Amino acid sequence: MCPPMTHPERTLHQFPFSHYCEKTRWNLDAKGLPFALENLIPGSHRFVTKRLTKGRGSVPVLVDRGVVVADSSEIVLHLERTYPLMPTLVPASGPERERCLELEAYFDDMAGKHVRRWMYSHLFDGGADVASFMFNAYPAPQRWVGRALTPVIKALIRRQYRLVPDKVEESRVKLLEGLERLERELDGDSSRYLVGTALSIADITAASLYSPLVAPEGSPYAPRPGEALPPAIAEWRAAVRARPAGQWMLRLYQEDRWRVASGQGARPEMVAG
Ligand SMILES: N[C@@H](CCC(=O)N[C@@H](CS)C(=O)NCC(=O)O)C(=O)O
Repeated sequence: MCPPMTHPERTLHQFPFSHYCEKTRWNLDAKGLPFALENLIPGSHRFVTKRLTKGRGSVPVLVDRGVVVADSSEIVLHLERTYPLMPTLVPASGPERERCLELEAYFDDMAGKHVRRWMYSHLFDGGADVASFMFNAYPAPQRWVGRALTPVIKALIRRQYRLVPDKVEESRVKLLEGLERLERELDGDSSRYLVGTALSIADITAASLYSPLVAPEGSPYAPRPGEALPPAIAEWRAAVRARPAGQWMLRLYQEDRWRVASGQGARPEMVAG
């Protein structure tokens, strides 16, 4: 096992399988900012996040040169303010800034909440290997602890995110509305960006928060050999991938997820601690 490692300037406290954490990892990567990862176990993560943030429970939490920032949208603003000369992901002013922040807020809330509820519900009820889905990316022995705790974690998730039939159906409808909005915003053209002619946080937010459903290569949810997916997920994934919004997400992951931020040298370091 690799010893836990730290980065002198920046640590992201996270769950590897969380799509909000994927959004922040992509945010940091696109800015060209290296960072270490501190992987937390759901449930006990709150001891760490509440201590760091003086009360907030959720991940991601970024500690950047001693500054603690909770919430992926706050992290976006913090990084733009602190590193304005790195690639810009939010236009500095004017209507493009407003549009970018509005789209970021919409997809953050809508896709963030509803992808999570729809996916967990179908993973849990469809007999998926939830322990692998959640804990494969953790180093041992955290992986073993996470696997042993999976039944308890599933029960907590069911309650916290209200995985009940009418809410799950509501999430499906909201997600369809989100795909339709995305296609309208892109004029049905999967080669475009949402704001102007370059990648922005609006693109990163929409693509990362839908990524558990779409499972692009280069995302943590890319299909793994031998993975057995519940039929409801397999069917909807195929349908979403076939439409312009899905094509756009696949393209963005292929072309932009791991693009090295200009002038920043090698791919940002990601160290699991
Ligand atoms: N709006 C928050 C949402 C973050 C969030 O919901 N994180 C989930 C993981 S996907 C979490 O930490 N859940 C456990 C908890 O709330 O204690 C953000 O953008 O950072």
